[in-house]
Amino acid sequence: MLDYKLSKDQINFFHTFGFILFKGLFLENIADIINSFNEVFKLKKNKQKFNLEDVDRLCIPQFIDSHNDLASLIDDERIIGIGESILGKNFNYMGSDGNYYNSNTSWHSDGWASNILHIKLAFYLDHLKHDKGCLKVLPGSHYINDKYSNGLDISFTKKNSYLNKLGADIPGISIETEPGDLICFNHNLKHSSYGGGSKRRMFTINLSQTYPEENLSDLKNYINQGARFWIDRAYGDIMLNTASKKRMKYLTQVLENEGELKSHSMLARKKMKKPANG
Ligand SMILES: O=C(O)CCC(=O)C(=O)O
Repeated sequence: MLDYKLSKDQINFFHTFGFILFKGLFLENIADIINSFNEVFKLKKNKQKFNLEDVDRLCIPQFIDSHNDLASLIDDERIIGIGESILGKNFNYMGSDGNYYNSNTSWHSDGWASNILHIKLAFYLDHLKHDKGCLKVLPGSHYINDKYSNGLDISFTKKNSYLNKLGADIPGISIETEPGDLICFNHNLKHSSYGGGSKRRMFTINLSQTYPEENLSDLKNYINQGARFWIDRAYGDIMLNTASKKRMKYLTQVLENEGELKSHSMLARKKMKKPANG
């Protein structure tokens, strides 16, 4: 069996800068992955009857969960190797989304938690260049409580009035990608994308460390945020129905703590708050 454990240097790079790019890691599978991506979007499009050109961003939650081949990425040695190397054995699969972007994404963090490490694995399915839609990051900005990143947080929450700069002019690192590359980044890391053409395609797989007993209420809060998509379970049916014993290892802690999600979603539906997925 191939060994996809990360080297010490790769792990050090990730912890120092908050991201790491794996060039061509999925190159041999990318044609199939793109077909699967298109199939999920086609199904959604046929069901909801919309034009992709008419939306700034379309986000499908439980994305890999809704396709047999994409769900099996959780069993893939490359994903497991990255997860185990950075997060430890028994990491959690924390959900996925599939996205069509017709727009810029302004600078933000996906989380701002210090005690539990969350990572995002981002598959971009188009050729993306500097200032033409590729992901931009601010290396080192994932260290919360650090003077540098605390300063950034103030400036970013003040919508750049502190820096008096447009988001596109903030000097980040551009991570240019081709289909088949994989970007892994810490949820705390500040990231953005500017200048992309229409229909940038991307999907994510989110992973976290196992939550210790004393932090289970934080895990529940995280899971309950799924209510904004009106979902009753943390994982989609295909992800669960096709799960081997090996895959279940990465789903168990979330399944044990998803109990309140359904009532949160019911509440969101009652309030008739439109789901966040476009
Ligand atoms: O590619 C983009 O527009 C940014 C993606 C992003 O912000 C995210 O997945 O959290």
